Amino acid sequence: MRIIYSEDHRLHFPQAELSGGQFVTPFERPSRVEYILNRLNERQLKDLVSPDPVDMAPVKELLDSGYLTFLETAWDAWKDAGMEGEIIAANVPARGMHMDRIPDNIDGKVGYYCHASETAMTAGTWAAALSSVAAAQTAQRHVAAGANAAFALCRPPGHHATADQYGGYCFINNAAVVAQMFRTSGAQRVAILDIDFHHGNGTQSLFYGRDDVMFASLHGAPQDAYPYYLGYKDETGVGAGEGTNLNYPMGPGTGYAEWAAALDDAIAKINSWGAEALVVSLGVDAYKEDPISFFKLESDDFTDAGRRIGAMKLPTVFCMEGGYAVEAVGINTVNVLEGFKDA
Ligand code: 7XA
Ligand code: ZN
Repeated sequence: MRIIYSEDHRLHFPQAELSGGQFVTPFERPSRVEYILNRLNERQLKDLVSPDPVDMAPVKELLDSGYLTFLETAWDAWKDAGMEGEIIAANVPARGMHMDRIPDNIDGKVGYYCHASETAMTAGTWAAALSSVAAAQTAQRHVAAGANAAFALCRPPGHHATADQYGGYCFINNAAVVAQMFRTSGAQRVAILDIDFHHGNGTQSLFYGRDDVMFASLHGAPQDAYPYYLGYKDETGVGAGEGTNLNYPMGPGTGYAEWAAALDDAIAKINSWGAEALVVSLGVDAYKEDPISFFKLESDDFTDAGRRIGAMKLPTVFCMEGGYAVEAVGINTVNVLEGFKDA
């Protein structure tokens, strides 16, 4: 399977993440990718390709233009305003405040375009986010041209990013851009299957009213897990999109039997809906030792999950999302790909 990878992910490495009231080294860090590359190498699967230059057209189709301009210019504006540190949102429009008036002040703007303050931006964040979506786009082109699958080793990840907000380590929604490109390249119905531990709130919000892209997500229940304010089972889509949003929230301690039953249900619904292409938001933070999650999957379970996804026999693009038990991230990610290949 072709792996699309750019060194430019390294341009995004904030010094700090706000976690538990402390500044810690971000869980989402460059070494995660090294573990994946090493494991691909060990398994003789390191068929790396550099991304083509980013194509902003599909990105602009989905995302708010003011948000994209903000991402591109935020660092310079922050520095010009005399800020000494990395960009961290300290104020957000809360209940009862204006959601529709964008401040001129960069500190206010940051809060307007951010939904979670753990995620810092640095000088290289925009370039890294572009390289990440470029990898996803190249994977899509490869599959649209006839390959059965490709793996975009995206970093930063994407599934929490909405049309106009970053957070949860995500800036541009790579999986959503791939789905949009599959539509443009001829697929009538595209499914996004999100197996990351966290609910893909950004992806859900981007397609919630659409009947041409189905979104299915297996995740920690919002009562107990980030992103907390979206991801309930009764969020099923709206208008034309009613019935094309499938959420499988699960509680602390969920093991593979329950998780795999949810996966099978999502797969059956995607199949019977008639998806012609599949995008997998591939996070491996459902692993039992992940430091910020609470499911109990074993490494072998990821191989089995990959097999079940492979049995769908759909043209498939994998986009890397989360997974923070760094030594195991490589094994678990590659296990999904190997299971898929062997299906
Ligand atoms: O899939 N998303 C992630 O892995 C990021 C989760 C961020 C959690 C931060 C909680 N403050
Ligand atoms: Zn996650």
